[in-house]
Amino acid sequence: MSKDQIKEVCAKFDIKGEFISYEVVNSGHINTTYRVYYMRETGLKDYILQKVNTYVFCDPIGVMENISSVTEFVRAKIKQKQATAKRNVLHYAKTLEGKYYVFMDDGSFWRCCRYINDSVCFETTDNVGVVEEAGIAYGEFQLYLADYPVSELNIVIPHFHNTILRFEALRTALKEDAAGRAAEVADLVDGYLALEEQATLPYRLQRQGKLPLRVTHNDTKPSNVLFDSKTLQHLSVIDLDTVMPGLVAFDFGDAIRVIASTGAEDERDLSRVALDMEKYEAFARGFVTTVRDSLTEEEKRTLACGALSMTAECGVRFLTDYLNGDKYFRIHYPDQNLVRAKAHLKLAQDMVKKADEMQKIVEEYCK
Ligand code: GN1
Ligand code: MG
Repeated sequence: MSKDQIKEVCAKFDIKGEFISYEVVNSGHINTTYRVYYMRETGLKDYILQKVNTYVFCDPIGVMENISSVTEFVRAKIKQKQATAKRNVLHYAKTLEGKYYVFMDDGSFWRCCRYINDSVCFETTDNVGVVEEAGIAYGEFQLYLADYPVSELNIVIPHFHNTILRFEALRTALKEDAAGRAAEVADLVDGYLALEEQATLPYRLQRQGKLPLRVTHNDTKPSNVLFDSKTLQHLSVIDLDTVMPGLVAFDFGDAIRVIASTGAEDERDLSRVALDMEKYEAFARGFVTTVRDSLTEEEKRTLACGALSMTAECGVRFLTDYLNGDKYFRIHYPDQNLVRAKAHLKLAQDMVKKADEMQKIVEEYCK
């Protein structure tokens, strides 16, 4: 996108000041993100402008309905306990027509939110204090939304964490072999299929009515939490696109998948990929101690398994996308989805080995 195009999109939003500049924010595998700068009398003010991927989010208006109503709900909750929620929940800008989004003539869909001052986010961190803070942030998000009417949320991606269907999609992709890559990944597929029963457990329990559906974030990676750049305390949870009815085990588990892995999401050297128990424990301490009083006994029992479930599921999704010819996740080099899938299998297998220890840690913090 050129500066003029970005400027044209920005002009649709009701933002005070003069557009100065923008930069590309290179994170996330789905949407395209820019940081844009405005000058006003009080000084420079920045916003996050995003082009929503409408291949993935086919109902982007539904996404924005969820986000605006969830952020309003959280804002009201926070304001009950402190004077301002400015740095603790996202604030989307309205367009001149009073909407939270704009469709441009080319059909692209855009939204814009205030950048939270003096905040940072981390793709990964070795600071266990930050890991624990991330746990608290996602735990609080869950608590703030505990009495949100879950059935009113739009299901923006049906079956998003339906682990059973994710495995089915892998089988289909293998059979169809759209990109001619099936032979190359046979062992990897077998590795995943060996985990299928354990990985689908939380989802199956929910289907049997044994686990409640809550308002969950569903994409709880560390980079979706903002921290204060001076104190490193958590400020706000971001990237609310996939807020939908879900299981608490999904939010716990998906966070562990990224925050407690010793390797990057696409680590090629598998000897570097394992579950870091110190980070696992730090996240569990933050998350579990924040939410435990609101959880059922069955939910508490499934948290640790949620980590295996989300790691296997995400790996299965990467592998499926590789088989389909990289249609879904943005890639930065040709076999990135394959590398991601291999790393996730290694991590999931390590979680199977450490399952008892993981379970004990959760139990300890549930007391
Ligand atoms: C995608 O775009 P991003 O990074 O926020 C994906 C998540 C995956 C994640 C893997 C809508 O999230 O489900 O866990 O990549 N989001 C969607 O890093 O599919
Ligand atoms: Mg996301």
